[in-house]
Amino acid sequence: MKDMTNSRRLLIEAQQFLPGGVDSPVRAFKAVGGFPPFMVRGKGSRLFDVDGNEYIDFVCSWGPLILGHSPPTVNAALKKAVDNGTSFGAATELEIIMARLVNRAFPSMEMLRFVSSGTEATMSAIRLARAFTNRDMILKFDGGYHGHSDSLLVKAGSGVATFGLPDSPGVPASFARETVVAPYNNLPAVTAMFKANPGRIAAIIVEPVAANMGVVNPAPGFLKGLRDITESSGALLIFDEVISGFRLDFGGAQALFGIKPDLTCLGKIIGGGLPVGAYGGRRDIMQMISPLGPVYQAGTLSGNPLAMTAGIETIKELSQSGIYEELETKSYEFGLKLNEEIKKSGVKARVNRAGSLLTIFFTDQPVTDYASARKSDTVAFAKFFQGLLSRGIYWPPSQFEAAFLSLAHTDADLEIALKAIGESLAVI
Ligand code: HOZ
Repeated sequence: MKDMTNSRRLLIEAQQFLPGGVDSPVRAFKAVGGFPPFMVRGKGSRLFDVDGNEYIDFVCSWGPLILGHSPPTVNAALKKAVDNGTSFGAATELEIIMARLVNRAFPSMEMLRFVSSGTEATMSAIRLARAFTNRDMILKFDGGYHGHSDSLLVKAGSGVATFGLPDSPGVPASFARETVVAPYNNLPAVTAMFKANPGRIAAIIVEPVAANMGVVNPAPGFLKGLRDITESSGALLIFDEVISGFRLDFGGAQALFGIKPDLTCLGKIIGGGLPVGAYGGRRDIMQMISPLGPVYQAGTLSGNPLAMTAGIETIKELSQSGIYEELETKSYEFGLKLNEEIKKSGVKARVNRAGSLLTIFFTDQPVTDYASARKSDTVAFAKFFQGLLSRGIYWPPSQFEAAFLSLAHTDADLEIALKAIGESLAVI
């Protein structure tokens, strides 16, 4: 066991002011027991806590840190940018530079708008889709998580799945009624919902690779099927690429699978570790956004110069040739070795991987949707998690999240992690 005296003290203090002592539920470790280390520093693949413990980090701030912690180029640019001022609430050239970079990687985003989080991006995209189609209903997938706005907090993944919550109190039933939910990877169910609600569904919103019920890959033809259904019914297809954008490929899942959505939501990596989100897509749709059109959406910190700076530097690094091949090779080999460790241990578990995203589900059945993800043994996961933490591996504290590899993880880091994983599996 690690000495966590200072973290324990800080958690008790934090709990006086912050619900659960945290600002985002999964961080409280409720699903895995124990208490969370309070972090003070990150460098490369490593995190350091207030008790001086060091961890190899597989959370990577839940996705943004594809370059690892404190990448020198991003940090240097940020230090310079700070001296120019931290927020103007006015237009800057940085937003144009950033928009160009995003558009080059995601040509489907002909126009875009920067916001301050992924939640804001999806919430705004939904509003826009409703306005454009003049329809109210939204179709999402069971276990899909698109941030915590009312319309999307229905049968959601991530923390909602972690705590096994039914739909959240505070979401009016009348709002929730406008959201219909289908099982992921189930095209007949989607077709049936469109049949049952003719001319009423404004959009399908989907994580093209699900990463908030743990990682679940789209079945062959699933995304193409969604594209066909939306096209033939006059609904829009919204790809939530907040996690997959700039991670699975420079052009996200849409480049990888060759599907062009009408609208795309981004966040995480495009902020290089600072708060940011973006939504964008077809020009004719985006022209409905105020001040060009009537759909209102605004934000004091939207296009914030520090966030734009971190995003620009991050995307520039990612645009170097060979980067995604390097990340894929590393992740592929790590995935193979994980499977070997699982086999050696005899534990019923399996790895779902999509590029540098992966989840170890504690079940021997394939995980293809939220119902199969839920069959995972969360008690075994909690033991596994605690085994890792005590061995200096910071893994996502929930069965229903993705673990993230970064370009900063070295072969030596991954060997250390595999040893810890083997030992942690052995005690289940
Ligand atoms: N909902 C986030 C992961 N999918 C968690 C964010 C956080 O706790 O920082």
